[in-house]
Amino acid sequence: MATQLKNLSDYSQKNIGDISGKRFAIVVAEWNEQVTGKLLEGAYQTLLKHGAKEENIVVKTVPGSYELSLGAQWMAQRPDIDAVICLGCIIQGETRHFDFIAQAVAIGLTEVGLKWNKPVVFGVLTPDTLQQALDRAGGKHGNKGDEAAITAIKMLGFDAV
Ligand code: DLZ
Repeated sequence: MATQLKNLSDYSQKNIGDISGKRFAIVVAEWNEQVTGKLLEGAYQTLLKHGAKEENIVVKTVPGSYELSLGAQWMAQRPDIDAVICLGCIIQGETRHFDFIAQAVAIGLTEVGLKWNKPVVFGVLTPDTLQQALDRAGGKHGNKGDEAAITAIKMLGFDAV
């Protein structure tokens, strides 16, 4: 679904449970920091709003989105971390770099989540322009960071029984 039809900060209450005892890692890419800083702010505040404790949220940075997979793995392997939220912004450029990075991080994060059997969230924007990114980082389409945090909370509330 195109983001134009959905505000990234809107969500249903389904599977939102008590996260007061849950521990989160947020791994955020430094590339396009003016965007990823806003994603981080959105994710962090959303966790707090739903009852997470500040001391239970660890924030780590990696140089670019390509490094999110390894950063996620280092956090996911920690037994004290319940969910990993990965934030990045890959903006389409003149070369094919965009495609390689976007595909690598999407596959990498999926593999980390499946390997460590815990939520690893793909909070990565892949816009054509900086303005499209800003629109989704606290702008007119909401905040992808909010959505990523809500996704982690909902996956922790998933009842597999
Ligand atoms: C090299 C690069 C480029 C061109 N663009 C982005 C981008 O838009 N967003 C992003 O998060 N990272 C970018 N990078 C950096 C790569 O993710 C990675 O850090 C480097 O290729 C080093 O492995």
